[in-house]
Amino acid sequence: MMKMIKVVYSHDHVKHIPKHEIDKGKFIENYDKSERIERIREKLIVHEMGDFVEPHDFPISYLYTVHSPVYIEWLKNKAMSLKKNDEYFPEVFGYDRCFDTGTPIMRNTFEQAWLSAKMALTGAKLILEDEDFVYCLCRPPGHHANSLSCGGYCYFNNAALAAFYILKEGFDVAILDLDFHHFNGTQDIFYASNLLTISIHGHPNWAYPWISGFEWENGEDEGLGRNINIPLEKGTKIDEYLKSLELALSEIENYDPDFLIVSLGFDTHEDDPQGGFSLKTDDYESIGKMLGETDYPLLFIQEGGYNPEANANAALKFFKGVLR
Ligand code: SP5
Ligand code: ZN
Repeated sequence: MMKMIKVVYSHDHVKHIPKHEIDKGKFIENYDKSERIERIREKLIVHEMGDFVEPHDFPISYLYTVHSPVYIEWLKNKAMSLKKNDEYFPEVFGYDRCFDTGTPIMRNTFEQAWLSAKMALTGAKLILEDEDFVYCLCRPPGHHANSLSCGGYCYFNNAALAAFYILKEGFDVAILDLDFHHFNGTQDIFYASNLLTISIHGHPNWAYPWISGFEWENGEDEGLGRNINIPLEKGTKIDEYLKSLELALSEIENYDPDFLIVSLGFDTHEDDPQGGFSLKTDDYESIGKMLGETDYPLLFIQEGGYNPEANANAALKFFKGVLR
């Protein structure tokens, strides 16, 4: 039998139901649907690849390792002020603590975002307890959220919270982000920190979040040289992608962390409605294999991926590659 991957999952993520987003001034259906995670879960179950565990409970104080009290209180109070079916769209121009129009707040948003964060914290705990690979099926995602604001369907930065958990236990960690979109939140949080952060993503000249993800964003102060952006062109195929991944992994090898956190998004798939790369389902096996061959215990944190079927197929191939 094939080795299994530990999967942190809570069915309660289905209670996170953003209905709309505003795209070019119009209300459209929100892309962060529960099916995108549910299809992955079903696929791992059918192929007997997942050993599923529920998230543990953690003191709320863990949130403050990454997010400012001002933001945490704002999100909590805003959510609590809403009625059952309300969907509040933050004012993005300086009034509210959000930078886009795709990230509505509902009455249970604080609770649901915290549940997602607890999945990542549980993953961090498990990886410290000697697991080789842990996969956190986080939803809502996290990598666009910074200390002070939400955006890009993200409220709390799950990967950053996991990283601080690992740091607090006295170990080194690096973050590699493979979601199609630039990890602006994660970059921000660690910009002046010596922790290594690397992202491979659609070039901001043509891809969301448009204002960050350029190569020259290299970190500052203690973090100078410790943020690496690898922006790629529209239609990027697997050969080019693997070259970038190899480059990223050689930087990580030089840094030599004890653990590696991988922010994982399947919106790099050619059939994703939000992405712009041309990766095919089978390509994910070679991506997974390259990661599985590294020397570090790997903590995978789910980020984006908006075609549920493509997500499921890509995830299956990916973890086959990792476990090989
Ligand atoms: C976690 C994550 O993947 N967040 C991504 C949020 C991206 N939202 C972009 C919305 C505007 C772009 N619309 C492009 C539609 C292309 N068909
Ligand atoms: Zn994304």
